[in-house]
Amino acid sequence: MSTILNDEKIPNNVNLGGDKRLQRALEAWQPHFIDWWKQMGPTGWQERDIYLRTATSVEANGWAHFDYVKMPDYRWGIFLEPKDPNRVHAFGDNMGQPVWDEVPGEFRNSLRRLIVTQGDTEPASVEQQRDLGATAPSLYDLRNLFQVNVEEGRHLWAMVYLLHTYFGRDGREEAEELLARRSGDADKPRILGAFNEPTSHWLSFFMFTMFTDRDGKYQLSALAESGFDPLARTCRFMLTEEAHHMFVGESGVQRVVKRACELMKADPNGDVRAQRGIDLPTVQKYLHLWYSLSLDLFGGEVSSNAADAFASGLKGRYKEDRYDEHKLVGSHFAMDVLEAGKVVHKDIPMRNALNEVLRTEYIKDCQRGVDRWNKTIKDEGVEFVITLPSNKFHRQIGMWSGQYFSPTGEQLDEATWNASKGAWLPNDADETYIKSLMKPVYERAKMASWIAPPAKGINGLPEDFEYVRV
Ligand code: BYC
Repeated sequence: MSTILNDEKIPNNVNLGGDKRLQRALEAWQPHFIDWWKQMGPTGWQERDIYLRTATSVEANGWAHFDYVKMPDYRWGIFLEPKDPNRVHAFGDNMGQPVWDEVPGEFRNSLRRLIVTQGDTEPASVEQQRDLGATAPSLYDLRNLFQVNVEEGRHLWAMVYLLHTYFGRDGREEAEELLARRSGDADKPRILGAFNEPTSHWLSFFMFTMFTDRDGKYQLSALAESGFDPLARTCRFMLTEEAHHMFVGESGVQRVVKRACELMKADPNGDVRAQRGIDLPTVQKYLHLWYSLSLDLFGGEVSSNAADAFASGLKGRYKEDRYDEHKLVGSHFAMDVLEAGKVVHKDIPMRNALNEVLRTEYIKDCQRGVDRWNKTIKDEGVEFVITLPSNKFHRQIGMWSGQYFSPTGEQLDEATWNASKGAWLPNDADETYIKSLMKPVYERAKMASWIAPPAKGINGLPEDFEYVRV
């Protein structure tokens, strides 16, 4: 049965109603998307009314329309930031020349690879989070989970729009493959490492939205600089939604931390676990895990792929306009590298160091969030400092993979690593304990024992609002 897709069903600013070729392509893909959503999207909540935000236009008052909606009826729209007809390449070898409205033949494969890699993360995260609705700590959190999920679905639509519109038959095939890979599947895994890791409880979900979604912010910002204008414009609009996802993560961990402090003070022995809370050392371990997995998402420290993507104008830096120099020929980046098994600080040609440049910006942003968590701890009168581990700790991609480093960046032998890793990363007992806390709380305004209430409700609504009609 074919579905008719029009401007009413798919809010958009890409003239879908007037573009028969795009309509036909999306009409063929959309039923597969819905099948995938029903099979791999949130388990058990598809027929419930959820208080969700839907983007209906790119205007300030149009991208945040709130109402109850059943998730399969969500209007996954296609939005690009309005075109600037005077936009030119802002970096790389083509600097100053008009940006491309069509895919340049010589960069077709690299561009498709970037779009597919970006697109693949979106359904992957929905798959990773699909069972969390069974154990939500409150209706507020349950609704936030589904908001994140439907928006990742929309981000998938955004990449599929680009594949269908600009890449012909192979684009259509890639769009199908995006629905065929499965997070964590040994035969058909998702493309990037972190997107195959289980997000099996809410502490991991909050760490994921804090750290992994923040990689999304930096990658999308780098793609928002692209000389392929439709990609740049698409990513700019996606970034408006990404902010909420990181808010869910940062405020989620902040509420866990606050509750840990409260319970610590309430227990005669300061034992948080005795009162069914998540103790701060355990929070630190999950941070170690998700932060290091997310650092891997920036790719190798020294990368010719990154150099080529910059030179050709496909992928820039975070906020390219803040830099003075945009060609990067002859400049260098001072960074740690591994030489003959030892760490040395060295100048690397800038274009080859661009993954590390982006990762460095990301690390600064993560630190700002961790500082806010530490302020909460201090305000509670508790002595504990949460820290980001070294960028070499527990890495599986790039030059530090296969090496052993402590969270403070000390190089270790394998035996020392094996003896210590259970103290640095979540072990089986931690995972079992955290899972034992995960019991659903579906009563209005009630919270699970291990998390403090949010500072305020969604869209100015009170805490006892029925965010999900259970
Ligand atoms: N896992 O030169 P290299 C988001 C591969 S998150 C597995 O070191 P390059 C979101 C790499 O593909 C943002 N493989 O790195 C968040 C290459 O393979 P091939 C997602 C990896 O290419 C939460 C080889 O290693 N967006 O939006 O410069 C929820 C050597 O590559 C990994 C993007 O990533 C890894 N971690 O950079 C929902 C933007 N890292 O080609 C959504 C698009 C590297 O030799 N992607 N490899 O087979 C890119 O810009 C680049 O592909 C990467 C890698 C930054 C990922």
